[in-house]
Amino acid sequence: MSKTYTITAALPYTNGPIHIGHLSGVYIPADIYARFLRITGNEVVYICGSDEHGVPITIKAKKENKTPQEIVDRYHKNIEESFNKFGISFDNYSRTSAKIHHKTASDFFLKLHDNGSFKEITSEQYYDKEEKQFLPDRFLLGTCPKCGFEESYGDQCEKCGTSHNASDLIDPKSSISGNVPSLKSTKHWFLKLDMFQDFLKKWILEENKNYWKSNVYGQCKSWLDDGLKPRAVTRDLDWGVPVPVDDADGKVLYVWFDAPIGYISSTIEWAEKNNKSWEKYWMDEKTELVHFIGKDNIVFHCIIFPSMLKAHGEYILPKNVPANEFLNLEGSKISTSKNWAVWLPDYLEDFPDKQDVLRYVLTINAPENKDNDFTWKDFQNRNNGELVSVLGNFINRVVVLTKKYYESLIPDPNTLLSVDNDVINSANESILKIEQLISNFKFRDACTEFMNIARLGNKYLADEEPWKVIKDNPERVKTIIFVSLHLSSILAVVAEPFLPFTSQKIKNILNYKNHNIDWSWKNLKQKQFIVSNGIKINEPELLFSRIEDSEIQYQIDKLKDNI
Ligand code: B3M
Ligand code: ZN
Repeated sequence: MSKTYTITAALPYTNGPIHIGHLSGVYIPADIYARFLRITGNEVVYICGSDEHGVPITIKAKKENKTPQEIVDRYHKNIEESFNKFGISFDNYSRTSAKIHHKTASDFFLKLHDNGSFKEITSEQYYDKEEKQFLPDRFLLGTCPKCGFEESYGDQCEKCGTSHNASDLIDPKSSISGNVPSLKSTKHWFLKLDMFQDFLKKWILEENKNYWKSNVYGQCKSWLDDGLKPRAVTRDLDWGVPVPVDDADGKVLYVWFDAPIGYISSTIEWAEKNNKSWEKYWMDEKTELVHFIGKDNIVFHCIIFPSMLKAHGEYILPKNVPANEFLNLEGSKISTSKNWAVWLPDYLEDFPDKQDVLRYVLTINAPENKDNDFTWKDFQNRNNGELVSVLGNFINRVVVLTKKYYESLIPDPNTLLSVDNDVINSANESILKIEQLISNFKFRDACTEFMNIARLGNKYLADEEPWKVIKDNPERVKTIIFVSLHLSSILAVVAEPFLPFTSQKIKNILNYKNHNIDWSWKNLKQKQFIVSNGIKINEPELLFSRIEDSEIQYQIDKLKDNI
């Protein structure tokens, strides 16, 4: 039964390009899920956009002696282009410096301001006398009060994920001048987060206990056990969404207040472009909202944003927040500042037609439940040993044999033997397993199950040996090739969420538009053959090419040169 889904992927900060950590943690799993829901007949809006406010942007601008707008313009374009080339299928990719977002975020703030969800507190905040500015968020460094990490930011600790007020930081220092900050009085608006303690405990720790991933549930429980405190949602900064009330000159919305509202403003922008009603995707209880994020964003998406939505009163809450852990690179933490990363634009330049190779490797090795490691050697081995030798090899053998024996015309299947029915039933079971696994955000296992269909095909050909049987029993070979083409058509359809470029190539080789039945997941699930005998398929074309040691060594040397 068709449902409506709003899928959001964390808005990337526009202070640098996308790298493989972002892709494996957020954008590939979200894309697999959105693509799968689309081809299984659901109504999906897959939303993202650039996160253009916040201290990370202003720090980058200061470093490069540019304005924040110049920085975000550069990276918004860079990020959007690289997502498009990589096949991330957003329905809309917006940006939080857009007018639609400033209006949406301002209206949201005013609604909470007017219904008493904030309290105004004048307090002493950290101030850098030399720089003549307050030190919110990443402008402040110190020791995390929760885990002891010594490079925690003023608002969040990247190591343990917790989010805190600047006043909680131990031994704070200005990240601009390195000075020990002084204190200066200033007023801010605090979300009464403590008001939502009981609601969140019930909603997360009881109702979602068995549905949310254990890593997400664990972080939320730890936060709720500590007890929620009011959180400042405004900042003394000049870059961001101005606070839309009197007596707020020089103050903007805290980036983590405005950024999640960016999902809503991006949906509104999409709805206006497509003549749709955005409210259906954010205010209808029948719609399922799913946030894809990395583990450092759990508290904002499971505690703070849901409290904001609850305080507003008209929005639905996320059905699930399947956060991934972190991906490391060659055994070390990916670091933008240390340039220790595989940047997506660089990858697309070095491997212009290998988007699906990286999609595959980052899916099969995704840090779904624990941090994982990306190595170039593993990338090469997975490409050569699995994509070339298993998937590409199977499709190529079937297409070459169809051309050799039947001039590329799909043969009649004749009578199916038990061995044929076993293979067909096994492939059908894999389709059901893949559906179940994706629905439960287990994309690694789902991708493995997809590849098992190709392994099944290779074993079927090796066991049935049509090249030997053709002489004495040509009718039998017609059945073997027909069944092999059937498996190939399943691979074509089921590949789409994982390997969209490869899916299209296989469909084109098999001339999918000219068969007698729609190549849909639904028809496959009803155990129908979607290949039709008598249809002429196209010429064989290699799906993947080997990656040589020299290409990998070049990447490893490039990494080492970066640091
Ligand atoms: N810009 C990404 C990060 O924390 C942050 C996500 C916002 S999602 C609303 O790396
Ligand atoms: Zn910490």
